[in-house]
Amino acid sequence: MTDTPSRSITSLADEVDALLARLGVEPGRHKGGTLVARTPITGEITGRVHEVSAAQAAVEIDKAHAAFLEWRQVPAPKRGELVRLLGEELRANKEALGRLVSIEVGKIASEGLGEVQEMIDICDFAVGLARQLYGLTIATERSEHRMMEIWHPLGVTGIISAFNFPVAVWCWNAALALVCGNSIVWKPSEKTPLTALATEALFARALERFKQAGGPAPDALSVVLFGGRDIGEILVDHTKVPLVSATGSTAMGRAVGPRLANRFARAILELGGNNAAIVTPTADLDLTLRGVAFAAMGTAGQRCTTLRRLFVHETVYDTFVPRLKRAYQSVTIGDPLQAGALVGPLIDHGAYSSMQKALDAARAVGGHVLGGERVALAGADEAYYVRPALVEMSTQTGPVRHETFAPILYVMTYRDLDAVLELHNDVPQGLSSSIFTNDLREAETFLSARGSDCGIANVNIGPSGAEIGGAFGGEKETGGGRESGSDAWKAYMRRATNTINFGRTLPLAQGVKFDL
Ligand code: UN1
Repeated sequence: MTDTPSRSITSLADEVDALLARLGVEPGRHKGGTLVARTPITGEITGRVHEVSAAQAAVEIDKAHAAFLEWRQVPAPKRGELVRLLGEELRANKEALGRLVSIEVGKIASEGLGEVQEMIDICDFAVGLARQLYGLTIATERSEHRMMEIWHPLGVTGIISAFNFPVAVWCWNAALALVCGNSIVWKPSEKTPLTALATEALFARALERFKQAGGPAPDALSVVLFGGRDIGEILVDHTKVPLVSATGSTAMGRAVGPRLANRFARAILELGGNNAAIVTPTADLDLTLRGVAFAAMGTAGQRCTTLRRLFVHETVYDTFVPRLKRAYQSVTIGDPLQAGALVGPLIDHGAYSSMQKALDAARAVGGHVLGGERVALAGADEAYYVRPALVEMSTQTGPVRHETFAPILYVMTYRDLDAVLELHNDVPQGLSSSIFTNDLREAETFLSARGSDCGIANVNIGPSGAEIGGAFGGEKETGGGRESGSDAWKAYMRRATNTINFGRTLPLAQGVKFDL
């Protein structure tokens, strides 16, 4: 086996201190607090961040609201300048922040850097957007009238993010919200407070430069609330927060969604996925193998868009699946900071035990499990490295219908495209999906109204690794929200329809007469 580099892992705590200093975080911010940060690479403690009290959190949100009242008056292209400066800070600090992401989440180096690149990309997108934010002019039925719509800033935007993309998801929301004229309040995952501190410091630097150049920037334009679920609840329930964008489990969304609905606040929910791919008879199997391997094993199976279900046509099953099994057996698992490692650790023991539970449940319903065992690394007894699991199933049952946030790929065979489309869509989640085919009819059917029911549907690309230019999100239990590109910005603004009468008469709509 090529998986376990023999070198034992050395402590990362000192490196974390140095990275945080380089990124501009005061040592007092990550020492002596009650929120314990760890690296999943070794399991060791890397910081102790100070949590905010419930009362203080509410005060901070009030301050963010005051900031909104000023920020909404700043012209959008000027707001874009702040986001442009944030993008510059991210470019200048890509290596340090990417490394910190790798250490805090356990991502391989290129994925840590890729996460920061995603932040830079959305900043660029938002800067351009700041000179757009288009409304429509609409034909009116009345003469000497004009009807149009205009987009206004909405208010404080709450951002709740998950550990697996600890900073990119903040940036998707923050960059859009800021150019849209909103202030932002972020409740980062309790598992990744250090990358949040670093991002806060980079934003503060961008804001300082913006102010020095004469930009009007209110205090508390961006607030970070470190704490647990109770702090998230304060954000969700605060009447001055008209929009909360929350990324995480379906269970979290079920708790957050109704609370927001109850006070008529908006929700952008990006919840669980149970993403599938279909490997058809005409698929290019070399390309498919790479696409499937990255989507299923990359990020140790801890992306919302991770490939979790694979339907392989019966005519290619015996050629393709043995090759895939070999990839599972030979993939390099280990310290993600070392060149050559492709699969780093799971985030924590909880993730490991959910994975083992799902594998036991699969065995109980007749699944054949390859891999899934813990991989020991010298010097990392408190870390949870696993061999990704490939589970052959005869039906889509038991754990196959649930999202387990770990590298488990359930593999099933199929004969008929219509039948497999039905199976594909017959799960509660609807985030991302793919078909591998060179048959135009199959590809187009998959993308059509009777094809994939997901928010993201790809051809000859795995379901993970979306670019920021498209709207990101999914249907059903995935929550329905859209973040990032396309016109996702509209969710961060309020639309006003304006009708203007520039004549001297008062014709009423629908021909109504009301002559006094
Ligand atoms: C997530 O896992 O929450 O498409 C987001 C992708 C990434 C984003 C994933 N760009 O895999």
